[in-house]
Amino acid sequence: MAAVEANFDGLIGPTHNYGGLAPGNLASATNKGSVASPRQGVLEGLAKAKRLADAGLVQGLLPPHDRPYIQGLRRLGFSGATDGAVWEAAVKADPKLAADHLSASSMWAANAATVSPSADTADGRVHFTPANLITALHRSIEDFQTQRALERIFANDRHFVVHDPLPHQSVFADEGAANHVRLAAEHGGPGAEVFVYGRDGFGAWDARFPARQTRQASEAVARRHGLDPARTAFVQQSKAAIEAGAFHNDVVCVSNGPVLFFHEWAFENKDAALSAIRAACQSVFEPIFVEVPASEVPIGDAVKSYLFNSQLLDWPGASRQVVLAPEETRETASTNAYCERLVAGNGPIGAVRFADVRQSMRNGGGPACLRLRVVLDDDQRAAVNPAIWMTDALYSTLTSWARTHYREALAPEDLGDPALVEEGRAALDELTQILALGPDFYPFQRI
Ligand code: SUG
Repeated sequence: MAAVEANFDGLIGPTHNYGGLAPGNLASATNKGSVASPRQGVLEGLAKAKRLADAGLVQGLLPPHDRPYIQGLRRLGFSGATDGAVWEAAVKADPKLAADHLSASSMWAANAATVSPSADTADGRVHFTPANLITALHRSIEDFQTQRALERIFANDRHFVVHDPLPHQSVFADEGAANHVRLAAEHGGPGAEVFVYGRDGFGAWDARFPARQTRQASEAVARRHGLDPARTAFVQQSKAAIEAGAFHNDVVCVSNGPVLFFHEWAFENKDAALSAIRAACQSVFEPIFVEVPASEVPIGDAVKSYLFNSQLLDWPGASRQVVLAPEETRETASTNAYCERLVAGNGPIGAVRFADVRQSMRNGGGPACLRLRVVLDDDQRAAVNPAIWMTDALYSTLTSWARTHYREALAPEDLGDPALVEEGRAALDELTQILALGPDFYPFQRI
């Protein structure tokens, strides 16, 4: 049965800003307090998604979350006659806590969930586990809404299973597909699922930056998805990479088909990791490892350029795989030179193209962070809510929707503006209709 990899990009929300909220994410820390452009951000994301759809790839969208998240603030004891007044009160009393309830971080769809295609699961359905994202407060309030979005988009229990997130406890810290890669000879064929965890949930962790994924979380996801243990590998992300700012595995590693493209420092014990990955391929197919040596791309440049946070794609018409990298990869001397050598060689990757997603990049989110990959066969694809597929018509609707509702600039001094509440809700109310998500999709629509 023909199966394709569909990419679902997280639509950038109207409150996109630089809060400096993300632990271990150097871009987020560096750009804290700078002026963001939500409108430019959403248009960059839409342009990337449209470009892939135009190329003939299967491209969908995931809706942004409701921010500022007023119900969350009310739960913490903030009050006011209107929701705008609640927001003002929270910003005045505790700006950091308020900022955590404003972030547009749901744009990074690679953290929305871990997804196992039906070729890998015991019951032959596509399984999703929304990531609990408990390591950072601003992200820990995403999972219930992500679950709701997945339930509205993959609303067919013959084909899809959307699980609850894992328990909100440090032993089960889970960041979703950003710490998971799948290798397969072809998308619809049997695959090896590789979970990359940062720490043992029961062990000590004494590094400068947190390890956001535990082994226990990865194992629980594999169990509930019904994966075959023989075709599943659990490997540890290198502490040195985390210390260098690779807060997710997808900052140093990406896969497509049988190809694993990774930095020399990606894994804690590289030889053991590669053997475990090879074993999980079960001799059904040979994995193809493309390892980038630190002598050619220092880890600092990998993190700065986001070379590995690229989408590695079977681009229609191209004879070899294509890397869709952020512009920053071209602007970083070592990664640009590496890319030129890569495509001049005769390996599995034949071209590198660049995308401008600078608004997201300044918060540490590259092209790969912005998308969730879901392998779908024809029947599964037909069962997806059709309103979320990127088409010429949807692109035109959403670009004018964004121009109507999104601010050109959002500066630190604007963040306390009570008007942000109603502006965001007007945008999202309209979006629920455009994407056919139902009139009770967002918490504010259910009051
Ligand atoms: O969790 N940044 C996100 C970036 C996530 C990137 N995703 C992947 N690598 N898959 C994070 O660190 C910054 C928000 C702020 O600081 O305002 C933030 O949450």
